[in-house]
Amino acid sequence: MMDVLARDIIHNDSLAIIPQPSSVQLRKGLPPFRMDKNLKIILWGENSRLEDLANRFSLQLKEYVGVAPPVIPMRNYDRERQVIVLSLSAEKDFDSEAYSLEINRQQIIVRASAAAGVFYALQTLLQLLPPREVGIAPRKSFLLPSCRIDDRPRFVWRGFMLDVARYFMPVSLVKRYLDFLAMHKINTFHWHLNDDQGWRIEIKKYPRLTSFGAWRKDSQLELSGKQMAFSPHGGYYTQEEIKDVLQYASERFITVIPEVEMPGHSYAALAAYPELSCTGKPREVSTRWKVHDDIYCAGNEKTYKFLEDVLTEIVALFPAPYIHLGGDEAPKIRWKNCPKCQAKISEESLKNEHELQTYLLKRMEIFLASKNKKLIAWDEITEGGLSPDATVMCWRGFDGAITAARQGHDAIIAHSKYTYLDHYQSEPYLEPLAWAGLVSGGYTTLQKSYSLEPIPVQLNRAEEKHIIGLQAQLWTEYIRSTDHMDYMTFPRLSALSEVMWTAKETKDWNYFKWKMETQYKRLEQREIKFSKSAYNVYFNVAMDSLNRTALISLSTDSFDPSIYYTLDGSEPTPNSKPYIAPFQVDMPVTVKAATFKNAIRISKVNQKTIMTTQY
Ligand code: TNX
Repeated sequence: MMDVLARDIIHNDSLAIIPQPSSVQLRKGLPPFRMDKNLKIILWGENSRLEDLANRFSLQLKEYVGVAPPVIPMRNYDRERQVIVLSLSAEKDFDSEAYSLEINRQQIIVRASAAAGVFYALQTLLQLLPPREVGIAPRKSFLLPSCRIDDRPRFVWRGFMLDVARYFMPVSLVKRYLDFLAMHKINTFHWHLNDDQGWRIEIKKYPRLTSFGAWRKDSQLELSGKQMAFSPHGGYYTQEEIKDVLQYASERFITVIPEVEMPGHSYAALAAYPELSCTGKPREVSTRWKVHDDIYCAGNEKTYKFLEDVLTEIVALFPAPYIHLGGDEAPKIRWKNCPKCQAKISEESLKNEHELQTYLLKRMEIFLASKNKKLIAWDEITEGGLSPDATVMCWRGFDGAITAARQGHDAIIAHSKYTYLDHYQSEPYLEPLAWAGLVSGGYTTLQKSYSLEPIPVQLNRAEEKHIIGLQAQLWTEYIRSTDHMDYMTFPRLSALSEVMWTAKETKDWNYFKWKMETQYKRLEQREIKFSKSAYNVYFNVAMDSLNRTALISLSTDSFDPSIYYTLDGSEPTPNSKPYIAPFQVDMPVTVKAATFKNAIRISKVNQKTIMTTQY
């Protein structure tokens, strides 16, 4: 029933906008706006950011209408037709990211209180243009429906984390992803810049971090036996390149948060400067995907000096109010056996090694505060007592967020079961090798990601305000090519963007699946090699062992799929049985099923053997 209802709404009055806006009113019966080469962009309000963004938008429109529409200040505007008016007005009752977008026969009017809002309105407007078909000449003239959209985000922190430590991603690739974030109205790019397997940012005071720490001899691609490949790997960003990325991000209203991991995940730094470890032993940058026992020595003042020097350069580069200090997965075994660490524990009257970690992070937090920056760390920091103003990024579930919020700390949901893009997105045997972590089981389908409700039910109204948003994570132990990155990130990032932006009451899984059909075309237009796993078929089996029969229902994470199946072990084709409703089979049986579009198979073939239970 749900499906039928959703379908009616969809076909009658919807636009496929992702993430879904707060309110969309189509004005049926009113004439549309024609967008073609006569278009002009009018600026209402003097603001250099507005002008910059209008100029960039004009270039984007050129790809659609053939010429870049002129950008004209309001004073020179002579009541022309076919204009987009970008209007900034401070007195509007708008948050800085909110906007309204009105389309009538003569004008498109964008209203916002800040340039960010205008930027998001334009992202929405781009989605009202039909996706250009790859390989087909542009249409150059479009009709946009008369409508009114009012929109504002649910969360202020809408993040994407990229791990460039396990595999290095060049600047061009990072920029490509910043474009994808902008398209999804994601405003925070968390850059995981160092880990055991590589240090990726130039620090002038410590050149060995990148001359030595950015390179490893091998890369362990594989643990579980699917494939095995080893190769040398490395790379890093100069500070000039970092500035270039920051500029690019800022033009897209994206804040870049650098992460400097400590005290764990620091093997590459210890390879460059072995004297910072407890044992002082020389070592090479790690080639293994595991949590390493060797971490910074917290009993050695040299470590604190080093970390402060590094942070000094980081703080000078990144304008964001936050710096992420990691703090996750730091085994305490070395500290237990280290005379310096033990001496520090007694000197500072600490209870144990957990408190030593809190001590280290607190010292760094005070240091950051002296530079006007706030600390973020992974949820392990809740274990040894939270440092005063820390923001907690919660990856191991909701518990860290609940603890943090109850103590008045801000929290960001990065729950691995919903937001980890390195997990399998359908049956593992149909997928390329992915992370199958112990915490999460490593299985996160499109629907699972979409189903995330970031505010834990345990929190009251006041506590809830501390959940400032959520974030998608792309860890890259098993992801080293651009195509594979795209495959893991999309479409799940589209689903998560809607969790980040759209009000809880407005989210709708069936409607989202319908919109994804258009979104896939947009992704194609941007040459994103997204995964089609949402078309793979899932089996739901209800066995009747007594009668040796089973009732089988088939489903996918896509809208209205054409599923065909076989019961004789053969590959399904468009001539096989179409799936219409749950069906009964005699056991034992092997069902093979796949999704088709225009008689072409668009999913993998999934299969399930259903056996009689033996008494
Ligand atoms: C846990 S999440 C990690 C990362 C791994 C990831 C793999 C977190 C703070 N630490 O080091 O890459 O799992 O999914």
